[in-house]
Formats: sequence, C-alpha cells, structure tokens
Amino acid sequence: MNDFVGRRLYAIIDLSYVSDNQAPAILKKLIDGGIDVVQLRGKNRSVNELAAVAEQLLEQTMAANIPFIINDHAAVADRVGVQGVHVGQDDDSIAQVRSAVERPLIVGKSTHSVTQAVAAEREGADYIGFGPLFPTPTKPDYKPIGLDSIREVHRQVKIPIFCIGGINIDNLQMVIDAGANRVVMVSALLKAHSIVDYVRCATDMLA
Ligand code: TZP
Ligand code: MG
Repeated sequence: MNDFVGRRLYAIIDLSYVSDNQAPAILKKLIDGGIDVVQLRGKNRSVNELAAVAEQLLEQTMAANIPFIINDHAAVADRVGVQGVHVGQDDDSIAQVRSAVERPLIVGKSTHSVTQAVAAEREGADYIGFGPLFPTPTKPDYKPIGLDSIREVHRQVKIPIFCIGGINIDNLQMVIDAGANRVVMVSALLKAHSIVDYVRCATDMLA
C-alpha cells in the first residue's frame, strides 16, 4: 500500500471503449508508457465475463508491478488475484468488499463532493476518485463538479485523491494548477493515437 501512494496516473480499461479481445494489447501500451494504476470497468457485464478478461490482464500487471483494480465487483476479486476493488456511492460498502475477499485489498471509492470524500476516508477507503470534474461521455449522467473544490478536498482528505472526469492532455495542466496531483483518464487514453506517448506525456506532467 505504501507503494500505492506514489502513483499518479490511473487508467481505466473500460469495456465500452475496448473489446474484451483488444484489452491485453491496450494494457501493454499503457504499461509501456509507464501507467501507475489500472482498473478494469465493464458496466452491465457479468462477473464471469469480467473475471475472464481480468485473468487475461493479470499476468501483465503482475510482471509490471502495477496495482490492478476491478470496478464494482468484489466477486471478481475473490476469483482472480487482483490487488483491489473500486466502488461507487451506490455499490457495496467498503466493509462489504473487504469481508467478501480474504486477502487484503486496495479499496477505492468514487466521490462527487468534499463531503463524500471525507466520508469515504472515514469509511476506510485507501484512495478516492473525485469528480467528474468536466462533462464526460464515460459517465454521462453525472453533473460535473468543476475545479473549485480540488484544493479544499486535498486540505480535508489525506488518502490519495485521483481527480477524474473529462481529463485529457489539453486540460491536465489546468487540473494540476487547481491543486490536483493524481488523475484518472479513460477515453482520452483509450482513444489516443499513440497510447504510449499519451501516457508518457501525462506522466511527465504529473511528476
Ligand atoms: N467516474 C467519474 S467520471 C468517470 C468515472 C468512471 C469517467 C471518466 O472517464 P473520462 O473518459 O476520462 O472522462
Ligand atoms: Mg460502481
């Protein structure tokens, strides 16, 4: 877990952008660029399907010593030896996730306000997602929270905070200038012409 604290660029392999078969090659590019954390997200996908994709990815993340997080499903983490699970406000509680899997896990939680961020830290999250900062097609139903609360959330919350939502290379400096030091990118990375160069560039900016 100490190792987790130094990590700044978090990618989500979202199966609405990437097919199950493409996922291993995409992961290789993320790793070659120097990604720090990887999550697998598949909304409306079954535990069996997610476990099958996760199995295919785990060897690469282990070899690269990158924490591999599963979105939503502790049941996948119980079957595949990933390092963590990420839950949202309407998902299982952090305690439920930890009790569903015998080994220690990194557990992250999505938060959409400073109040939710403080509550997630109290609940025992190892890190939080904070956003969406900007409108995003990856999570279209959420109202963007903008940049104004980034400094305040860093004052009130001591666990790692990954800003998320509509972040790309063009607005990353603005997000950093607003007080962020860790970010999640999804569509910007997955749609990049060169994923390797995109990850390198974002990683340099966050260093
Ligand atoms: N949670 C808050 S915003 C978001 C998630 C999963 C989607 C971020 O995706 P993108 O494509 O980087 O805007
Ligand atoms: Mg969720």
